[in-house]
Amino acid sequence: MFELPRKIIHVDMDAFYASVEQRDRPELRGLPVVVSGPPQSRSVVCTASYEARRYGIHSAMPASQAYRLCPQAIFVAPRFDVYSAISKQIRGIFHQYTDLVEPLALDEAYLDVTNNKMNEPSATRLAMRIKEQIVAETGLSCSAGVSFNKFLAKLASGWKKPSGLTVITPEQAPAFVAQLPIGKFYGVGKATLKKMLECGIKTGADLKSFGREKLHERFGKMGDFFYELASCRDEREVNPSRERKSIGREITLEQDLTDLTDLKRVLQEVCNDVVETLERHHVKGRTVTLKVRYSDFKTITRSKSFSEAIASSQELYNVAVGLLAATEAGQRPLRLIGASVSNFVTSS
Ligand code: TTP
Ligand code: MG
Repeated sequence: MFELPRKIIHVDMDAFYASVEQRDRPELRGLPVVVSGPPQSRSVVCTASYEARRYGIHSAMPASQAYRLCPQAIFVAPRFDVYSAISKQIRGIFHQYTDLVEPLALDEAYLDVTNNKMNEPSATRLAMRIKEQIVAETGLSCSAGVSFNKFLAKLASGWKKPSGLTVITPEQAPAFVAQLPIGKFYGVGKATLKKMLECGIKTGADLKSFGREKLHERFGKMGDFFYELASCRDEREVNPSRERKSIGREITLEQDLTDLTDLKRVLQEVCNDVVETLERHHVKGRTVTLKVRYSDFKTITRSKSFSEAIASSQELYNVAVGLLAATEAGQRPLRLIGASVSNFVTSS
């Protein structure tokens, strides 16, 4: 049977935390605002207002570096409870249009509006209404992308910011995807990007002409997926139940390890990965869980919770090493080690 194209909207708030601070403190409007811990601390930037971005300040940059780039910037501590409340408010708005809402982060969601509660056939018109309603009810602006799959809808929302509305039609999609830098493709992180460039793949056009088979050879199952994306196909559904409860990573060691120095080195790598994923999903958590599996397969976990979210990979590592001391690591050989963060401060 012939299937009609879907209508997907991706909504992403503009400079979210910083805009909330400027909304609630009018004296900050028009000024470079950095949401982070104090610049003399080891904290990293959550986000920066558009005024601050002009100085080159961006998310995940050390606050000290942001200060060097723009000493007159105003540094504001994050207020996660406020962001979380606004997040609920915008989700409430989305649900007035469709129940197929998949939040990706506090400030970002996919909506499948193929069938919607307004019986509005134009996804573009719906996106305009949603944007207007968000401004009216929260005093904050967002950008929206409209297309026929998730990959393109998300790219579209980022195309023009702030307060943009970009539509990628099935006719426009091939040219759009062909010129797209490879780093913009869903699933292409730092490691994959390096591999892609080694294969001579710099754009969507290169990706497609590399061919499905060769992509499969180099990248396994992800290779098939990349080929689909390069062909403007993305069958991933908008999944409303998706709400991650924890983010973690574990490594099965190539050989059983007893030496604590070696184990700590692996643990550092694990913690770096976990924090990178947390940042990519714009979440932070208050509970750290360490998992170890001894060479006889006996597996244990040790957890610790804090009143504030883990802010950096170094902090996560320090906690994880503390938890490691509560295991028999160092005496008994380990075959697996992992760490995860849960109890998200951002999830609703
Ligand atoms: P983003 O949507 O990535 O950024 P943004 O909303 O600040 O700006 P843009 O207009 O470009 O969309 O992230 C949403 C919020 O998540 C952001 O305001 C702060 C938080 N965040 C972090 O705490 N750390 C990070 O590394 C990133 C990327 C975001
Ligand atoms: Mg945003």
